[in-house]
Amino acid sequence: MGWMHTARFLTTAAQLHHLPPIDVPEIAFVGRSNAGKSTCINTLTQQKQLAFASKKPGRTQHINLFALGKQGVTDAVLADLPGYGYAAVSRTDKQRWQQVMVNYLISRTSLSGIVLLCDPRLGLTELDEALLEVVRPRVEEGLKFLVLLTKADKLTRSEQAKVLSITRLQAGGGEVKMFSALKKQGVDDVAQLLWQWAHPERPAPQAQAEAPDGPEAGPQAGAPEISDQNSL
Ligand SMILES: Nc1nc2c(ncn2[C@@H]2O[C@H](COP(=O)(O)OP(=O)(O)OP(=O)(O)O)[C@@H](O)[C@H]2O)c(=O)[nH]1
Ligand SMILES: [Mg+2]
Repeated sequence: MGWMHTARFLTTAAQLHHLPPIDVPEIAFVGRSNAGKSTCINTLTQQKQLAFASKKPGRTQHINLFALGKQGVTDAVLADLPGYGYAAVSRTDKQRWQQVMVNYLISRTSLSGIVLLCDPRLGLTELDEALLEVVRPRVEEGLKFLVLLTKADKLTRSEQAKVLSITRLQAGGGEVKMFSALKKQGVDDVAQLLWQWAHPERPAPQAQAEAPDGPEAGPQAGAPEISDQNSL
């Protein structure tokens, strides 16, 4: 979709208070390290190196924002987040990042949608479940949410069908899709969904779908501390 191809780098921040306030819908790509977040952004935007992707887990270490919109007018922002669960990171660094991410997910006012990327060969892990718990109140208030099972090219059709149904159950009926950057599977589908998220007042081009309600999620005070048991 042409809209996605307009993506351009906006800013990068290691800490939440360094992120600029945004007055358009912001869509965050979150998930375990190496799940394929940066690659997914590059595939959707058809730009090879917009987001830094790497074989080495832990490649993305900042929150990177990309602006979307035609004629230079920004009407949405994508956020590429560092992954969690990377074993080689020190405990202190892990906890620091987990706290930044939880605070981001809970308090970022412009956050309108979350794409949780997951390697279907691992499935939703404890860390992903902990993230689901953190965002549940905002999802109940209207925040858009999609679980994207990446690297579909690594699975057969029947394995894909199986993992889709298991993940749908785990995600409590939330939306789940398959994606492959390598085979370009699911690209148009996801691009169309994100367009709808960012333009809730307008029906999607080529789609008869009813326009969903606008993102109503507001900030919530007091980010909870993460305990060792449910840490991301
Ligand atoms: N086969 C296959 N490999 C993929 C796909 N998407 C990503 N990868 C590979 O998975 C590895 C990790 O991709 P990244 O996009 O850097 O993952 P990330 O989630 O951004 O990782 P962090 O920044 O560490 O959190 C890279 O080697 C990618 O080439 C896919 O659809 N198919
Ligand atoms: Mg990355």
